[in-house]
Amino acid sequence: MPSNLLSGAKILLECLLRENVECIFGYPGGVTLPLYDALYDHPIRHVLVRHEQNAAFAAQGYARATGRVGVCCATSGPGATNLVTGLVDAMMDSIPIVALTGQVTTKLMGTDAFQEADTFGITRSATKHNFLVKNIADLPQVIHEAFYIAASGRPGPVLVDVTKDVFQGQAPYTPVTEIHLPGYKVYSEGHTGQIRRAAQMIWEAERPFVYGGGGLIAANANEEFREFVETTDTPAVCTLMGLGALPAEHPNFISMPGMHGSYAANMGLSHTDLIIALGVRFDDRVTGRLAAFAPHAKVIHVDIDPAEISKNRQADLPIVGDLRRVLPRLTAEVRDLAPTMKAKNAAARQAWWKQIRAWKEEHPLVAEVSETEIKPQHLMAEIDKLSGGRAIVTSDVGQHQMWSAQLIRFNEPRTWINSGGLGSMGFGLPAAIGAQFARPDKLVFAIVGDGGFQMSIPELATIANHKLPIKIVVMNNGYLGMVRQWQELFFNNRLSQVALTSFPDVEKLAGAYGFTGRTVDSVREMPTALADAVAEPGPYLLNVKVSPFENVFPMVPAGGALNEMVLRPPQPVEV
Ligand SMILES: Cc1ncc(C[n+]2csc(CCOP(=O)(O)OP(=O)(O)O)c2C)c(N)n1
Repeated sequence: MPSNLLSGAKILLECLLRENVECIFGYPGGVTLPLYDALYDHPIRHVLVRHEQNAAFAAQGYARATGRVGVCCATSGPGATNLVTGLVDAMMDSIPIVALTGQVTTKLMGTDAFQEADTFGITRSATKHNFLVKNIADLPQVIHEAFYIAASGRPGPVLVDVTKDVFQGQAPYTPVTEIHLPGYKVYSEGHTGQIRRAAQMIWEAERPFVYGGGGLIAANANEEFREFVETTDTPAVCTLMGLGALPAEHPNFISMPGMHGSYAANMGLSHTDLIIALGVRFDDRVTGRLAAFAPHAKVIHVDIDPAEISKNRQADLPIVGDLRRVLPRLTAEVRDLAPTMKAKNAAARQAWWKQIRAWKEEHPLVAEVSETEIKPQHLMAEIDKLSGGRAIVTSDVGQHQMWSAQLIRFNEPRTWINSGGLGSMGFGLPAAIGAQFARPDKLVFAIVGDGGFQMSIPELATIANHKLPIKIVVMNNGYLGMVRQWQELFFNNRLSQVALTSFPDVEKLAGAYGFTGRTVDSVREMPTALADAVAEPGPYLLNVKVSPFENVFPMVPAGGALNEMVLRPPQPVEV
């Protein structure tokens, strides 16, 4: 056999090397055997997770922590179908991952062969794009296109399904030097005239308000964002996906808006006359009842994805482009107009800031502390102290996620990692694995509920295996807390199937994997228990027993308008 021939498996790995892939999160199987054989003595690191869903979540954790494309891998059939939740999750949050799946041999396709599933069909709507490779000659081009599509424009998951005969086949390998995708256009520059008009609108507004989202993080535009906010001196909220785009300690940062957003953030959106929407999608969890959202506002909407413009809320001034490129130009236009425009609404703007500060002071987001029980908010405040705005915090889905977002400061982008759009329980722990592999220098907390944690327990093995120093903090309220909260508030407190009456002894559980676990239920001991967990060089599983019936407030009831938010639990009536 001529020596310039490589197997499909080797060609694939060669392409990954050229994409600077350091690490693949995956799980092997029959069809991917040739790929795993090629990985056996290959420089690319493979991390064996314990369930394919977690491979996709870990790849996301890696991508979210770095901005680079995360890679996961699964075999055909059940391996591939196990990836689906992670793909949809990445799709909803615009996270760049490439999923590699094995497919049965081409001539067996369509015969209900062992472990055959129509991965291409199943993942069509779960991915930004997907490919099925049945010809080895197509493999290099497809792999590089997959990476390009995943990372460019609005990022997202791309799946490449590769048949076994392609892995096993032999072909000459020529590196791909060019990507040519005529049907795929990325609009990055933004329209100059529109940018100029936006600057004019910004000066004409009396009560401008910045609504920044995950797009800012995806675009790595945090510096450009900060400069824009400072130049315009506009109050800014960051969504659940956008936290960290502006440092939490920045004087212009108001907090998170939406269903569990702060009073000031929601009141600001309800009273502004100009929303400057940057990399957001007017998600229902932010807008509340759409018809009542920001009723007095004109909207400037900047997004790289034209499909987002006027999808939920009509944009008065759309700009389609990459925030990292558009924002500096917008800032420059705003500066240019300053000499003629600055005085115009100066008094109104001062009054606007005064009002916002008053809203902030009236109902700040503060952690309640009790002398007798650990309030979940208190737990988050202690984690915040240890983090100092710098740690990577991944969360699962539920009450703990909302309290984390409200009460932990994020001063850097890519430090707050959570499943925003899909809200997938079981996300937090594997995402922390990916994040810790990506950022070994960082302190990583995985804050999870006692429900979500039990969806991820198998990954304790992965953590133990690699001695990842992740601090797993279980906010244990004994319930599927967020569902219990809704049952209490909207279903007459008929608590149906939400009690988690059995939970493992974490000392034994972590001990079984060879690391430390501890349960803490005393308020006095909780801060030191957390500090001890951080001080321990390896992994740590801390089970914190918090008050079971605490609810997340503020809360905009489903279908409510933002200014109809409920600020605190109903107080008992005195008689
Ligand atoms: C995979 C999945 N199944 C179900 C849900 C619905 N759900 C949302 S929050 C929640 C409760 C989560 O409970 P827990 O993990 O204990 O966290 P807590 O709300 O108590 O902080 C559930 C069941 C979900 N988001 N994801």
